[in-house]
Amino acid sequence: MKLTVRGFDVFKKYLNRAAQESMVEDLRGVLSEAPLVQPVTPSGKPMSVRMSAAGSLGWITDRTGYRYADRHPSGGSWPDIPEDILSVWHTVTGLDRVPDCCLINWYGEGARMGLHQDKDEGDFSWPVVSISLGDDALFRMGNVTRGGKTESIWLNSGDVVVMGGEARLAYHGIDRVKHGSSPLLRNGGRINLTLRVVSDAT
Ligand code: MD6
Ligand code: FE
Repeated sequence: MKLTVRGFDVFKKYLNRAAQESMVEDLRGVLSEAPLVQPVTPSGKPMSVRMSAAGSLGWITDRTGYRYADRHPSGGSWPDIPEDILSVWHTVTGLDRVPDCCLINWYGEGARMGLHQDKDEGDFSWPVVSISLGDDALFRMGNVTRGGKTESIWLNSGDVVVMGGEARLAYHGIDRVKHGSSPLLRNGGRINLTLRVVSDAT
């Protein structure tokens, strides 16, 4: 089922349980090579999510700023983006272009993500695709400028969101996660994957 909320295309239950499980298995492999880290914003505040990435570039933040980087903070290169994840990107966007980055955000109990824009990429005509796995999360969508009305929906495990067109630069965030609401991840929690084209160069 697809719905559109404020320009965000939301594909409810896009992945069935078996597809979710095999994606989580693939992600365990990725995370064994590129472990989750707790990022620190340039202001010195630790973020509540833990982060890693796959692909040619990962998004990182530390005291010196935030940026796309071709290596994990520990120095290793990022693992390849698993095929089943790439296949979601190609199917929902209809694009041949492969994304440069699959950002992996892990939400434990109490983690959230403040309202933000995704604007560190070179070309905003490419969409951003997000995949939710595990616990339910309250996703808030706003406007291309800060403030104004917002609208929230619950994202459940297996849901896919495409942020393109006018919504590409809209503010959005995760207000809260219902800890333990999904049995997918052994110890609870939520994984969100965002797939992005970072630069137009090939
Ligand atoms: C999340 N998602 O769902 C946070 N960004 O945990 C995002 O920040 C996001 O869902 C760009 C496009 C879609 C998203
Ligand atoms: Fe985002």
